[in-house]
Amino acid sequence: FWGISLVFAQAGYKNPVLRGFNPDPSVCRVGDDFYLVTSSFEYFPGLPIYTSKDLIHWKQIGHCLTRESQLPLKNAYSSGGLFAPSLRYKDGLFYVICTNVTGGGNFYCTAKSPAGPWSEPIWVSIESIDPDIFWDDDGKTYFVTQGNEGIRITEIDLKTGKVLGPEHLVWGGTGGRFPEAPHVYKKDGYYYLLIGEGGTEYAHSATIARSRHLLGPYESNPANPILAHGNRKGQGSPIQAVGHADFVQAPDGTYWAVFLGFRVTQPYAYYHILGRETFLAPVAWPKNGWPQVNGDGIINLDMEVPTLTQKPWPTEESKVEFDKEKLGLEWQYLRNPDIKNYSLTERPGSLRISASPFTLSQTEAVSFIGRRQTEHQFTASTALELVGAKTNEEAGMVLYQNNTHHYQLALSRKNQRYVVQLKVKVGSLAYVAKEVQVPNPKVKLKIEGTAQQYSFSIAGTDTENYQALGNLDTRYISTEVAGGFTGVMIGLYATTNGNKPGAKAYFDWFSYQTEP
Ligand code: 6LW
Repeated sequence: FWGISLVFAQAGYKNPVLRGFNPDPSVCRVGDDFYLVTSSFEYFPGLPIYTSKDLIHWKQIGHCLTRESQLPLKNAYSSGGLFAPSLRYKDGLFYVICTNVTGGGNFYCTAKSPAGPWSEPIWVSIESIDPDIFWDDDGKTYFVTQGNEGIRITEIDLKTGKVLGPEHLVWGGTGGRFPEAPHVYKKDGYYYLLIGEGGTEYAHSATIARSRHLLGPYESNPANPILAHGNRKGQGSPIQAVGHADFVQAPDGTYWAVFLGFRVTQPYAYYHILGRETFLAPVAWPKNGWPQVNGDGIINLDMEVPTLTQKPWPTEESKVEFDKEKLGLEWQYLRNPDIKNYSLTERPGSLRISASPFTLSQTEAVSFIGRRQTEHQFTASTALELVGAKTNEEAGMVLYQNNTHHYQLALSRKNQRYVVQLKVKVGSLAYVAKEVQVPNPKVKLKIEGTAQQYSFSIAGTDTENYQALGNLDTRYISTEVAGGFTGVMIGLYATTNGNKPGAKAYFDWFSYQTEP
């Protein structure tokens, strides 16, 4: 009996393991602790770092790039900034290797603790995306990276990032477009080169090759791809676009893959709004044999497999009272924030956001904080007071996919009156879907989501009696419509819409509840 219950306790988990916009995961282990990083594009701080004991339950412990000197994002277009990172550990130091596509190219940073602080970037003058570092047994350091023709490996100096030799084109993949996301592992005397192919959309995949020599020639696994849903078995799955994987070995010797994929709003209906998320699957990797991801490379939301001993973290509060010294790690700014536009102390227990002239449609340091939408089903609400606003100035809550695709629930001044507007921006289509007058500049805003629809409502700050303003389709701010690499963020913002600064928004609390 005891044995049976132990097996049950350790069997199964739910995918994705990091929900909402968390693409391009890379993982490493030190002792009993796993660490994971995902990409973050135009958001600041950059590259969230998570930890776990079981690969299933992850807790964010910091960000790699917390200073503007490390992460210049000025005028980074939506989905510019930081592309796919790698996370590695060597001789007492953690390494994050990444690309700022709109601010300096390839670099790596080091830290003694993965929670930070991280060093200033060491820049590497190789033009590409998706870099990794591989340390060979000969003591040399190699930069492993994407290239249009295939994966390239180049010796570098670890201290300075200086390129020490020629670039070697080692493998073009199996013929899918965009061979990228390379990671090298040494096992049983082979160098295994794991890559992503097919582009980070519905044809995405992970493929693998191996060689007795780091610089090749590489032999492709006859069973490639080892992970893909762009096939008959995957066509009706609620999970699509799996690929871009990284392997890690647990203390018990088992191998695991973390990788990206996305949950579509409905099987066979090809829209996704939550961005690319981080998934987990077991890897069988026999001695001298090829690795198999969950058997045939097909992944489920409910994974009925043996796991490591599960160690969940305490659940987070769903209501943020803004009564702490700092914002929680879930909050992100857009580009390099003007930090004086934000205060948690000016009105204790409230977040003050000073309106900037920039609007959400610009690729600027908009006055905004946002957190990921992590489930299709959610309720987000906040209490807002707008102070010192002139006509046309506003603050509110936004579902932000990018600067050209978002839905705003805005409290706005109109001459002597205040109104709440439900505003739609879908590329060149922009309109006010609904406008209602409110008696004063204090209002509660609420957004409820399902896979298909967002519903918007408002209430006075002293009542729970919400008035519905309307529904909008989720698909128009999906990645399929909006483009790019991110997912929907639920944001709080303030803007003077081009006027001089002066208006301030006070958010008393923010609540976010989900149903999986
Ligand atoms: C990333 C590339 C990709 O650098 O999308 O999944 C790019 N594939 O590997 C941005 O996430």
